[in-house]
Amino acid sequence: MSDFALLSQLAQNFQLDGKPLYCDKYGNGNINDTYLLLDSSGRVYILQKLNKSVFKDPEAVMRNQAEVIEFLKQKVSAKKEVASLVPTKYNALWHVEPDGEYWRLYDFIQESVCLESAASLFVFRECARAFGKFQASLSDFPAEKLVETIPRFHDTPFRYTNLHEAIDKDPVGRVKECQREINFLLQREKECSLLMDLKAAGVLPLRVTHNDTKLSNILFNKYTRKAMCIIDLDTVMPGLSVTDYGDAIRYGASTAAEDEVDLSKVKLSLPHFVAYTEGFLSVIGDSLTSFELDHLRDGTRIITLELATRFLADYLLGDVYFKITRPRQNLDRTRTQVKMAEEFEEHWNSLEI
Ligand code: ADP
Ligand code: GN1
Ligand code: MG
Repeated sequence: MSDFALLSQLAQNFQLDGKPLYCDKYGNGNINDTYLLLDSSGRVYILQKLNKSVFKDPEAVMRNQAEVIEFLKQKVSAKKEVASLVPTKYNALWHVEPDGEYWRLYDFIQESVCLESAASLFVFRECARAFGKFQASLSDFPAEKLVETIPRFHDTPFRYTNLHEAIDKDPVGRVKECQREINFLLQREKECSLLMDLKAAGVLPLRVTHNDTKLSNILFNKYTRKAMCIIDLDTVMPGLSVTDYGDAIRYGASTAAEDEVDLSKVKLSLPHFVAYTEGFLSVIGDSLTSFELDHLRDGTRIITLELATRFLADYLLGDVYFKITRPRQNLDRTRTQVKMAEEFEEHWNSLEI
C-alpha cells in the first residue's frame, strides 16, 4: 500500500467529516511525526504519531493534554485559541495501531501560520504575551493531575550527566571533532545547577509551565501576525517560569536558525530580548515573585547551555533523539547554542531586568 493509502486508512479511525483526500508530512517539529490531512468535506486536520522513544508513557501524555485543553477551553473566548483533539470512532482521544504506535488528530487551526523566526519585534512580543498568558491561565490548574511526561526534562545537571556518559561511551567516534564544544560546556557545568538548586531550596516556585516555548510552538494569524494558539502541549508539566522565559529567548532572539551552519550569523538580538521581556512581564510580571524576576536572566543562559548539552549528547550518541534532515545537524545545533551562550555572557549586563 502507498503511504497515502496507509495514512488514509489510519485516519478513518477518527471522526472525520469526509473521506481523506490528501495527507502528507508537515511542519518542522523535532520530535513527533506530523501530517497535514484534508478530507472531502474541506476540513483540515493535523495527524500526529507520538514519539514513543521520547514519551515512554504515551497515554499519560494524552491524558495530561486532554486535561489541559479542557481547562483552557473554559477560560478562553475564541475557539481558535486552543487546539481541539478530534476523537476516534470509539470516542477515545487517541488511536493505537496494531504495531503499538499512538496516533492523535487535531483540528488544523484555521487561518494560522507557524513561524520559524521572529521576523519582527511585533511577532516576538506577541509570542511573549501568548506564553505569558498561557502560564497565567494555568496558574490555578491542579498540578497534581499532571504526570511528568519526560522525567527531569529541565534538570540541567542531569543533562550534563547524560553528556558525560555520551562522551565516555563515544559509540560512533564523534568526540574528537567536538572538543571545543565539550570544553566550553564542561567549563560551565558547575554554574548550571543554579536553577535546580533554587528550586530545591523553595526559592523558585513550581508552576505549571509549557517547557518547550520555542516560537514554532505558537500559531499566528496568517494575516495580522497576532498570536492565536499555543501548541505542542506534550511537555506541559510543573516547571519554572524562568525556564519558559529563557527557552523562548534563546530560540527567538537569535538572529539565525537553531541549526545555522555559519556561526557569524548567530547573534543575540537585544531589541528582541527587550521586546520579549516587555511582552512577558506585561502579562505576568505582577504574578512573578521577586526571586523569579531576579533570575529571569539566568534562565536564558542556563537553558541555552542545557540545549547545547542535549544536542551534543545526541550527536555523540549517533542522532537518536532529535530528528535530523542532514548529517551533522545536531552538531550545528550544538554550535549555535554555544554561540548564543557566549552572546548571553558578552551582553550579560544589558540583560538585567
Ligand atoms: P513536535 O512535538 O514534533 O514539535 P508539534 O506538536 O510542535 O510537534 O507540531 C509540529 C508542527 O505541526 C508545528 O510546528 C506546526 O507547524 C504544526 N501544527 C501542530 N498542530 C497544529 C494545529 N493544531 N494547527 C496547525 N498546525 C499545527
Ligand atoms: C524539541 O518538539 P519540538 O521540536 O517543539 C524538544 C525541545 C527542544 C527543541 C529544540 C520533547 O521541541 O525540548 O528545545 O526541540 N522537545 C522535546 O528545537 O524534547
Ligand atoms: Mg513542536
